[in-house]
Amino acid sequence: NIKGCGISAAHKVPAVAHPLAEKPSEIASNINYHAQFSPHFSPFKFEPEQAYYATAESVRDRLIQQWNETYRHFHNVDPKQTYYMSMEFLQGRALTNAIGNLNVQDAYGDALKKLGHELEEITEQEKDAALGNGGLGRLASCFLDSMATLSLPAWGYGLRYKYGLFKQRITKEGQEEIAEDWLEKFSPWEVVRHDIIYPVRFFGSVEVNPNGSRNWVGGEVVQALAYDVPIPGYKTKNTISLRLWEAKACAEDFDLFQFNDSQYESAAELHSRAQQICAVLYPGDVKENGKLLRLKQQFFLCSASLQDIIFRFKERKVGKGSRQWSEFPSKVAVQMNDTHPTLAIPELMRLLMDEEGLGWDEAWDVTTRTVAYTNHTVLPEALEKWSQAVMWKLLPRHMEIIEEIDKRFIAMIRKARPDLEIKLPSMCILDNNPQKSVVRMANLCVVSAHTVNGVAQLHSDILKSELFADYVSLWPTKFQNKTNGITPRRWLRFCSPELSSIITKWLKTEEWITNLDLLTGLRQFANNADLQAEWASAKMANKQRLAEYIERATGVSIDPNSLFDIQVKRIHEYKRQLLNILGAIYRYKKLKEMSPEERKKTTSRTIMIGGKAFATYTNAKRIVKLVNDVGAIVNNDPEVNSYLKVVFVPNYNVSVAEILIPGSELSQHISTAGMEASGTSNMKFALNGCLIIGTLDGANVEIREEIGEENFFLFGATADEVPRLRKERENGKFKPDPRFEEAKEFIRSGAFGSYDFNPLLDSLEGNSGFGRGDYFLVGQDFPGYMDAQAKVDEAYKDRKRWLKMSILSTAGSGKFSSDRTIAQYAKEIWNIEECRVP
Ligand code: HBZ
Repeated sequence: NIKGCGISAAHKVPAVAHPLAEKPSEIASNINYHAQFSPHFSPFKFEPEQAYYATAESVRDRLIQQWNETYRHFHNVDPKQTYYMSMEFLQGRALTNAIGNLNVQDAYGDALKKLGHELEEITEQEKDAALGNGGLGRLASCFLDSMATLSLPAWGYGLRYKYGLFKQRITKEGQEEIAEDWLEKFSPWEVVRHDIIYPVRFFGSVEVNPNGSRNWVGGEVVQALAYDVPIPGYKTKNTISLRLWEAKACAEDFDLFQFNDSQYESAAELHSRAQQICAVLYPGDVKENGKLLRLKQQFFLCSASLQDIIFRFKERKVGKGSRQWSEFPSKVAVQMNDTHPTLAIPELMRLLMDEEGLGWDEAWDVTTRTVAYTNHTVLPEALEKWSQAVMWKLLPRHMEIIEEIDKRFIAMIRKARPDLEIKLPSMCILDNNPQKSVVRMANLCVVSAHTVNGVAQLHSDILKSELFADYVSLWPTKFQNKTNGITPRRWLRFCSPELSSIITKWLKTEEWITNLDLLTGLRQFANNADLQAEWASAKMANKQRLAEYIERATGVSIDPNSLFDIQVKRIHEYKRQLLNILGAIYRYKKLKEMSPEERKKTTSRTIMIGGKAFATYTNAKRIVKLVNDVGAIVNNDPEVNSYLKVVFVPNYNVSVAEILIPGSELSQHISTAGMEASGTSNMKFALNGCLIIGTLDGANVEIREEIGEENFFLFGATADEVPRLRKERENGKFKPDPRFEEAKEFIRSGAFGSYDFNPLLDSLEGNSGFGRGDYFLVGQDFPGYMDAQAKVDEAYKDRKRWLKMSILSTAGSGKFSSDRTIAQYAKEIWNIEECRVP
């Protein structure tokens, strides 16, 4: 009994540091070295937790070695480099990914066996790094993986939040949020860089010098300290950096005099204010203070990152004679992930003018040739607008610069395009309407960035025809599309090793892992009985693993022979989890009405819904509650529960997704058309041979094109029909389907308990509280949705047909590799090239 018995397990293996060991015995001794000499744990323990930390540290040594080589190589070659600036990176776990990308999984597996542990058990010890909310943050993380894999000179910049996305607990009341302390022990994946530290100022005022130049002075200054998370590429030595900033006060800011006078709180006030900056991801911003904090976070990221970028530009310039500032855009590309890092624009202008002495025109030329902007939403409530008053207070110099940008933009329009003058009130940056008085961040981005892109073809088209339509004739070439992608390493190779081996076997190559288009080679075998049998058995193994997980997480036992139907994403009315659960409720009611004989003819389903609701989003929380309450009734109803289960999957995150997606057979991407910019889980599911039921929204459109319309369960209104349908709804012209009425009535009858779901149901009626009854057109799309679900049931009964469709889904998913997306950004927006470490 070696496992769990403390040091004796590892004792047989010497503790020697071989950072780049290849042999399992040397790796084991290296892990043992970390277990005994790292200061974090008592050396007498070697339980799975310590084994995880020791293993991770030994992997980190390799990463640091490669990181150093990569840094040195970039320094010597001095290529143009991209900086992906994002308030969010949803990294998830790192161990499996790191040893997979380093191609040492077998050696580490064997080494851990020698130490009495199983690799799989060790990897499960890791907490998710959840420094993001959802799609946008996970996209940033997939992008880093692809940048490294493509050996591109590129880095990520973000914030090192102490508490990332909250942990979701489900109670009788519904969702409860708990702070997630991902750094509780420590993170073995980061390296603090005590020498990389920059001052970041807030508040203060603008001083005008005798020569007319301006300076931002006074206020308070906090220090930004760098933590590097090494990001390894797959089959390349290149290991890039995700540099996360932490806020620190200086020692001088600690008032020793006050402290000695027993005024402990006020003595440490500046320290605690600095700590607030990186305390939590997305602090609530209902109150004014919350808004100020969020703006501080954004500026903190932009200012620290740009100072660092400029430092590196100068560092690499050494010995290269008189490099000009005009060369900056040929060395630096800054990508703003949504409008959250928009302050990079005025901050770069300020640094260039006030710190480096450039004039306005030169600084503007450099800035606009450097920054590009990605839009991720057309929802008006998600478009950032900051109060001018708050901005003047926090960032007075930046407000001067933004005013000047706006003034010059307006003057340019009046001169060059008088025909656009009438559009100026919506095109300009500052909305000076006294009621609002805000800065429109998206407008600032469009005016300043050299390129603006959407994240799926339909979304990019909508940006051009609606949101940014007025700018298109002014700058016809500024707008691009970059359809999102996902990394095939994490989202197929590592999360479903069984399916991956089958793919490699049938394609006779592993190349698909870095050239996902090769998956089309599976098409010719889609009908092959041998492939289908192997495919089915891998799916079944993944379904069993998923069923075990669900039982552990919820206590509900689900049948791996039933159809596994999954919808996981943030809970939002436009994503229409409500449509899904209403469909489930209708199905339940019909099953209840059937005879036992009739029931036997139906397709058994397990419907799983998971996702977090923003803490203050009441209707989203009601949806979570409804799904849970429906599950409690259905799953305990002995008459029907072998034909239907409804499970709310708690605390959906990256590592839960890695279990759910490989085990899925049907997934739902059913947003109101025109509202989901892209979606990325749709790509992960399709890649894993899961069929999609969905609307013509976001990237669904392109997925359907790639995998074939006969392999996609389509329903619902199209984006161009939506405005008319909403109007008709308002004018009382809508005739609801009786099935829709029946499902709602069933909830109202109290079939799922006494909780008051009326506000939710009322939002689906002609006139809800906002006067925009059923804005998301749930009632409109309900009949089409139910008909599509009936087709799913039929298709599932034909095993051969279903397996063929499943294989064709995977075969058609090649386009959705983030390697393709990043290669397009590199070529068409950043103008950067491969810089591979020899
Ligand atoms: O970005 C998502 C889109 O909804 C999704 O369609 C797309 O696939 C994905 C990647 O492009 N957007 C988000 O995830 N947005 C946020 O999480 C968000 C965070 C903070 C905000 C606003 C939005 O202030």
